[in-house]
Amino acid sequence: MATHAQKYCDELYRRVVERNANEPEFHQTVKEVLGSLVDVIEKHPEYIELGIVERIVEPERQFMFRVPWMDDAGNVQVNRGFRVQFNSAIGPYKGGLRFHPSVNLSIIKFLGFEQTFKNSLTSLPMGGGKGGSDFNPRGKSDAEVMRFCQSFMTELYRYIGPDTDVPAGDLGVGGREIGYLFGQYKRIKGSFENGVLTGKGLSFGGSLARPEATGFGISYFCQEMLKSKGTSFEGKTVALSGFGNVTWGTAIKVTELGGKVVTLSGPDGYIYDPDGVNGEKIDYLLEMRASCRDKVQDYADKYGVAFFPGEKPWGVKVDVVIPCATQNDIHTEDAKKIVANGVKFVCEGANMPCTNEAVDYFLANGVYVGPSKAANAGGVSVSGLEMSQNSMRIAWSFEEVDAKLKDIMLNIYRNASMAAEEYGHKDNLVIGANIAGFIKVAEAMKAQGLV
Ligand code: 2IT
Repeated sequence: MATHAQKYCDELYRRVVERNANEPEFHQTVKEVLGSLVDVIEKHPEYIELGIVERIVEPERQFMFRVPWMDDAGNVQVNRGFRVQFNSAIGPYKGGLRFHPSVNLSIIKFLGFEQTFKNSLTSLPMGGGKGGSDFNPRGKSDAEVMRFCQSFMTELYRYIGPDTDVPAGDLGVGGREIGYLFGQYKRIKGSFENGVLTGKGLSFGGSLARPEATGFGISYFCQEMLKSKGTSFEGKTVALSGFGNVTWGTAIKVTELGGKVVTLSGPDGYIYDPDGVNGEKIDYLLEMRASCRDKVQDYADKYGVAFFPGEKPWGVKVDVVIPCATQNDIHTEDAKKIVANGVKFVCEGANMPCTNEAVDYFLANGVYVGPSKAANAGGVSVSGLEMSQNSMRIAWSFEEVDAKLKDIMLNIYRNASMAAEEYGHKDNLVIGANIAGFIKVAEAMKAQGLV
C-alpha cells in the first residue's frame, strides 16, 4: 500500500513533468531525489503542509538572455545565456557556469537542483544555482573566448554579486574563462569585488587547490567507501571517463593513493593504458584540454596505447569505476557490463553520470555507489573556502585548503552514510546523501516562513 508521502511524491513528480515539459534531465534528478525523500516526509508531515517539497522543486528565479559576439572572421554569432537561481535558503546562490553546445534550460535546471543539495552537504553556507551557455569552446581562438565571456558577463553581472550569487566554472569554463569574466565584471562595477566568482587565478583572489579540489574530493570520498568495506585504492585498477578537470584531479589523487588509472574517454572514444595514466601523462591532460580539440585520441597517439573509437570504457575489467565526464554516461547496458566484470565500487565524479535505472541496477546487484552530489562536492567546497579567504582578505596554503577539503569530504561521507542507516537504507548512499542534503535546506526554509 502506497503511503500518503509516497502518493504525494508521485503526484508532485507528475506535476513537475507536466509544468516543465521537454526537460528530461530535470525530470530525472527530481525523480531520484523525491524517490529518496518518502521516509523523511512520512516522519515530517510539515514538509508537505508548509509546501517545502513543492517549493524546493521550483527555482526561485531563472534568467535566459541573448549573448551576441563577433568571431575572428567578423561574423556575428548569437548564443543563449542562462542563470538559474534555485534555492537561497542557506546562503547566496552558488554553482558553476557550463559552456557546451548541449546546454539548455533542462540541463541548467538539473545542475542547479543537484547543486542545492550538494552545497548543503558541504556544511558551508551556500545556496544552489547554475548557469552557462550553448557556446561551443571547441576550435575557438583565445580572442573569441574572451569576446564571448565579455558579452556573457555584460548581461550576467546584474544578477550576481558576492552576497547574492557566486558563479564558478563547470564544463568548458576554467581559469581562463573565469579571468575574462571577472575582468568584465570589475570593469562594469567599477570596484574590486573578487568574491563574486570562484575558480579565479591566484594573483587576484583564487584559492590554492581549487583546480585539484573536485578530483581530490572524489578520491577522498571513494577512499572512505573502500575503507568502510575494509579495503583501499592500493593495487586497484580504476576506470575513469572524461579527460577534463575532474578526471585530471582524480587521476592525480587516485595514483597517489596507490590506484592505477587505466582508462580515459572523450567524445571520440576511449583509451586503455595498461601501465596506468600517471606522472607526466597526467600533466598531458591539461595540454589536451587547452588545445580545444576535444579528442582523447591525442593521448593514444602520443603514448602509443590502444584507442577505441566511438566506444565507452565500461567494458574494461577493473576494480573501481569513476565516471568523470558528463551526465548520463552510464546506462543500464553499461551497468550490466560493469557488474558482470565484478566491480564492487562505482563513485560518480561527474554530475549525474549514471541514469536512474543504472543506479538501481548497481544497488540491486550489491555495488556500493557514491552519488555525485556527495562525491563531487569537493569542487564547490573549495569554492566556498575561496569565498571565505576573499572575505577575510587572506590566502591559505595548499596544505591548509587540502586538509579542510579532506575533513569536509569525510564529513559528507559520514552524514550520508548515517542518514541512510537512520532511515533504514544502510549502504544506500544515494538515499543518504539526498536525505542529509535535503533536511538542512528544508529546516532553513521552515524557519524563514513562506518565501
Ligand atoms: O558542479 C559543481 O559543483 C561545479 N561545477 C562547481 C561549482 C562551484 O561553484 O565551484
